[in-house]
Amino acid sequence: MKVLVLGGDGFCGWPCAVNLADAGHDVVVVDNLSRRKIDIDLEVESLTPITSIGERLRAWEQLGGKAMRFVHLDIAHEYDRLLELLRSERPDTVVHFAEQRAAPYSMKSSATKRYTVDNNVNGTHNLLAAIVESGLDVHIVHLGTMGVYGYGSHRGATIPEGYLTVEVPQADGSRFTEKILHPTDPGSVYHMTKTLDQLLFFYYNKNDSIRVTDLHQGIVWGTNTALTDRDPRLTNRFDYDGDYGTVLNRFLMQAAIGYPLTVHGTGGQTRAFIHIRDSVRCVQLALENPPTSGEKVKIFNQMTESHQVGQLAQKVADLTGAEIRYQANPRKEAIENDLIVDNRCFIELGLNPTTLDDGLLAEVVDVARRWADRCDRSRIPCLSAWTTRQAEALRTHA
Ligand code: NAD
Ligand code: USQ
Repeated sequence: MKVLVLGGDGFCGWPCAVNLADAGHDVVVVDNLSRRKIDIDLEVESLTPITSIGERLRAWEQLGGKAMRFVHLDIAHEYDRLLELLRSERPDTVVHFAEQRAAPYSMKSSATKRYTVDNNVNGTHNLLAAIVESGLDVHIVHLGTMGVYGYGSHRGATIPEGYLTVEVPQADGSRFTEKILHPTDPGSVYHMTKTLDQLLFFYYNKNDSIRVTDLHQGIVWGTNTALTDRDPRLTNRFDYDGDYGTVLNRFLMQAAIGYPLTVHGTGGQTRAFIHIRDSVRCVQLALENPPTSGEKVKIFNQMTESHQVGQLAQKVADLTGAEIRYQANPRKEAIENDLIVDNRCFIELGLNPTTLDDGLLAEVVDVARRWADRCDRSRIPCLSAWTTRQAEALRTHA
């Protein structure tokens, strides 16, 4: 298959591009390198040293991998070039990772809120409009988030894969049932853009029969896959800073450098997780099992296990002897929530999940230990507060 990987230089996108090339697909990596520029603005670097996209692609080819091309393009602001790219490449599939993906970064200031909405919503809409204008039948595989469902209480209900069957009462006392998109409950401006993406897909699928698979992905942990581990020049990024580092990788890095694990609030927040190896595999499964013509948007819950943040910290502490430090929560979020998730679509397609207990936690600690001297400890605290109330709490507890 011919595949465009939008955002193919990023944390999830790079190992995915390599995996798809290895599986024999004809891959074009498309990225505006904005993630690398944000690192420069924030004065922080990936814990693992990463090479330029050019060097990554050369190394991959030198190792005998199927050649991939790179196109430097901003999908949110270069509509004409995006349309031209679709017309010239005529892809079967576009995998769309190209969004600003950090909730804390999206909540830093009005500038980062506006950037996140502008970049994510425009990028997704440009892609949809360009596919319609090109007249091509392209399958979009989009990386969405489990966060669209929200982290309030689901009162023990299992979160379905995208659609909820509801009963609607009629004036005459009768009822009818209908399958609707699961109500959304975003917890940050970033998560809100993903709920808007979901509506854009719903509309373009209904109006123009665009084929879409929307992957509601949980928090990705780990660093490399077997393929990116083959050569240091292929190494994937590892974000640990207060804006871009996600909770489990942060805990693993903190344990590795002897920094107390930063649990927000009570640690009662429950979240869904998936290892980068499984994330890559899921994208391939979604790409190779596209929706049929006229099928509504396919939604998969791309996660393999759920954990409470405090229990996760305890697990890492048990493994490494790390200390845990509970801190004022910079986010406005529920103190505690339940999270029972249906993920049977991927399991039925053959996903064999990598779990936290598979010894990989230790492996990631090793990655973090290896690069410990690259860590700037001053960039670890999460300082992006959701409202002035959280900002005040951070100041009081500093
Ligand atoms: P990332 O920031 O590492 O990668 C995103 C890539 O997209 C970057 O290389 C960036 O330069 C590029 N990009 C951003 N805007 C662009 C634009 N307008 N035009 C072209 N390229 C652009 O993020 P990631 O962790 O790889 O996440 C990829 C996708 O997966 C995101 O959509 C994110 O919401 C989703 N996701 C990530 C996680 C996670 O834990 N990392 C979990 C669930 C979902
Ligand atoms: N948390 C801590 N300590 C930390 C960092 C985070 O307790 O040092 C807590 C947060 O308060 C939150 C939870 O851990 O309750 C998760 O935070 P996170 O930064 O790991 O994840 P999140 O902000 O939800 O975002 C990440 C990715 C995003 C993706 C999302 C999937 O950055 O792109 O969409 O995970 S999900 O969480 O399933 O919505």
